[in-house]
Amino acid sequence: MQQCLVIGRTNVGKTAFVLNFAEYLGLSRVEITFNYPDGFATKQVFRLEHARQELIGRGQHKTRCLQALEVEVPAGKSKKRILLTDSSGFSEGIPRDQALRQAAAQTLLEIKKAALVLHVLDASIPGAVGEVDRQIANYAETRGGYVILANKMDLPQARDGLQRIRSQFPKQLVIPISALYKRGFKEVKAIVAHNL
Ligand SMILES: Nc1nc2c(ncn2[C@@H]2O[C@H](COP(=O)(O)OP(=O)(O)O)[C@@H](O)[C@H]2O)c(=O)[nH]1
Ligand SMILES: [Mg+2]
Repeated sequence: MQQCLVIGRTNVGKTAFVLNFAEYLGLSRVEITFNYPDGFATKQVFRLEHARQELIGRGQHKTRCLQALEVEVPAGKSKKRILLTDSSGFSEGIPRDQALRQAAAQTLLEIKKAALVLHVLDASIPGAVGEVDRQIANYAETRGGYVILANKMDLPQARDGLQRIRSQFPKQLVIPISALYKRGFKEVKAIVAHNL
């Protein structure tokens, strides 16, 4: 199954995006497979409301693994089943905690394998584009199927942030979204359907 991998720094809204995008695609329950760097995997079924409560806003210390769920994306008259994968957030520098280092290495390897990479940035903060984001963009864009999602566009400060992001990544496709309010999801759906 082809994979759409969601990456970005901690707290930019990766998990909010994945869960709300799954809901937007029609799911009310999600079966999430937690794939740990050491090869251990476990599955858990959540109602979407419960998944949001449990998994959003838990930062890098909670998400130390890849969290994959299957979704169906309409493509023309048919539907494509794809794996939508949430990752643990990148932080600036090399994490001191070994589990976080392993999770970051696991995410980097997965970037190579994924059919499409969605790189989420928080457009509402002054440092929307960090050094680690530039490095990830350089690494990820060499492989095609790479799109930037400028998130939190519901916040007023995000308009300026979107401009800064676009000026820093003039060659990349940047889609403004609000993961919280499911805005920009139609565009994201079109990109996913097109790339997978
Ligand atoms: N205002 C606003 N807040 C958001 C949005 N998306 C996520 N958040 C908030 O940002 C915080 C981090 O979200 P989360 O999905 O856990 O980020 P992750 O660490 O990248 O997975 C939470 O408090 C979310 O409620 C958005 O589109 N708008
Ligand atoms: Mg998360």
